[in-house]
Amino acid sequence: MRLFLALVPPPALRRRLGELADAARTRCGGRRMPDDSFHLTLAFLGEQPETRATEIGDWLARFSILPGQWRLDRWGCFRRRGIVWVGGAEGEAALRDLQGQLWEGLEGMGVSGRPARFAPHITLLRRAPRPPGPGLPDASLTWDYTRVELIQSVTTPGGSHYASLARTTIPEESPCLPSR
Ligand code: 2AM
Repeated sequence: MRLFLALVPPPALRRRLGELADAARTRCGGRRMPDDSFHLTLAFLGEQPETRATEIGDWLARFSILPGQWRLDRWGCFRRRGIVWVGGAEGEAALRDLQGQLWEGLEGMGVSGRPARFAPHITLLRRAPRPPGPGLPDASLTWDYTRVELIQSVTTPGGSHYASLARTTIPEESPCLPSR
């Protein structure tokens, strides 16, 4: 199973991201992510056996995370992969801490693949031939997040579909992830 840990935006933010994705697609081309697929990847785990998914899901469900706020305010792209994204510096430090805590726990379970660099972003377009530039609307959004989800990615000819398998509990119901 192809797995990753991510934050999933609430519905109102997803709709707003969808509007930005529509504007970006007009300018940059490429394939727009569906509204219900927007997410921020915190840990990409790749192919894992089903038993591992259960183990990670059980582990995740025992914890809560420190709620945080991420201020989105800029457009960006990964040219080689044609990815057009939105991101922002305010709140990135907390996301880095969270990503580090998650990887500590994952590595404790024997999962490898922690990246050397973590660049928080929300992908809006894939395979876009043109980069974002002038004329795009302000990517000015606030994301209040409270939990991390374990997501399975299923690849089909029409693109990837995501299914949420498990999640951290909302704060105050369970212990916080151990801090580093
Ligand atoms: P992206 O948004 O930059 O494309 C599910 O596939 C998520 O995991 C996507 O959000 C994707 O990030 C990320 N992902 C996919 N393949 C990856 C890889 N080989 N290494 C790191 N992250 C990956």
